[in-house]
Amino acid sequence: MKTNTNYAGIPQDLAQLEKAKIVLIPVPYDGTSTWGKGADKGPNAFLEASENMELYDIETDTEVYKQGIYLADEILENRSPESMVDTVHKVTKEYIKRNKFVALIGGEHSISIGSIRAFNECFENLSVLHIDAHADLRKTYQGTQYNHACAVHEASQQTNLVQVGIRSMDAIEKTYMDPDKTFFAHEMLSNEYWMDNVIDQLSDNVFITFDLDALDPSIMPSTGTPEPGGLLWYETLEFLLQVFQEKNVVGFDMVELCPNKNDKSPDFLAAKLFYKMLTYKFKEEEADDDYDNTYDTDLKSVSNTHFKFDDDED
Ligand SMILES: [Mn+2]
Repeated sequence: MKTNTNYAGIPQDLAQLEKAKIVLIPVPYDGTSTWGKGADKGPNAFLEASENMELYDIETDTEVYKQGIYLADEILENRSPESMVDTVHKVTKEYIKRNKFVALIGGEHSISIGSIRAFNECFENLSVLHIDAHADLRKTYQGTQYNHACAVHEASQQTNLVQVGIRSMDAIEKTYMDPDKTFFAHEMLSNEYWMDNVIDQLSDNVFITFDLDALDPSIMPSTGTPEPGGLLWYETLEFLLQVFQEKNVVGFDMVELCPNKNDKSPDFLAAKLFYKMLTYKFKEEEADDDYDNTYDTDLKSVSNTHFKFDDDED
């Protein structure tokens, strides 16, 4: 497992927690996957590909790594799905409270239960933009509510959940689905306004949970449960750019990279996509500007009905 390596080989002074505006948390968890195993190897493959990536972004003429990116210790808690989720929640919240832009790399999608919970407690009226082939809305699966098939059930109850790219689900999941906020892949194909339609459904504060199997298997075969008919590279970037430009994206996670040792190009896709998302977030920001992650320090005290989760760390 990786220790003490800077993200993408960036200079030491840009990789210090104190100075960094961005914190990257690896969560190599693969405890509940049902078909293809190997998402636990995702973060290392991602970090390895990131080290071999050029850090100047042509499209925006920026170098987002100069904002400072701190690579946090990996979260290795795996005694149970619930304890993993609790740890992700706690660690994510700690870095949000330190005024960092927090991004996580999984690991399977169940890690997002913890990250979404943390962001939802720290930002008012949070929307969760869920980009995925699968609805992931089951209340429980194989005996636990912390299965990857349940990744956004809690978000469907506690946040403004908007789902994009969906093309595989169980009929029971319709119970939890909001048709106005669900963008099925086959409908996106014939709706030239789908990007605008998605954005219309989002509140200002947005957390993005990006399951890599949302992408078409022709460009992203390295996932545990690939589905035909997914998003392609440039339309994905166009959509993400628009979201970052029009909304206050407060953090994101990227999950389900399940590396194949004979084909590393999907690892590079994940590395580049992640870096693009950071680039879009910070493209207007000067490296030496002060950063405010807009974390709402008063939120807990002014609202006592909005939150249903325990604040277990204070
Ligand atoms: Mn999925």
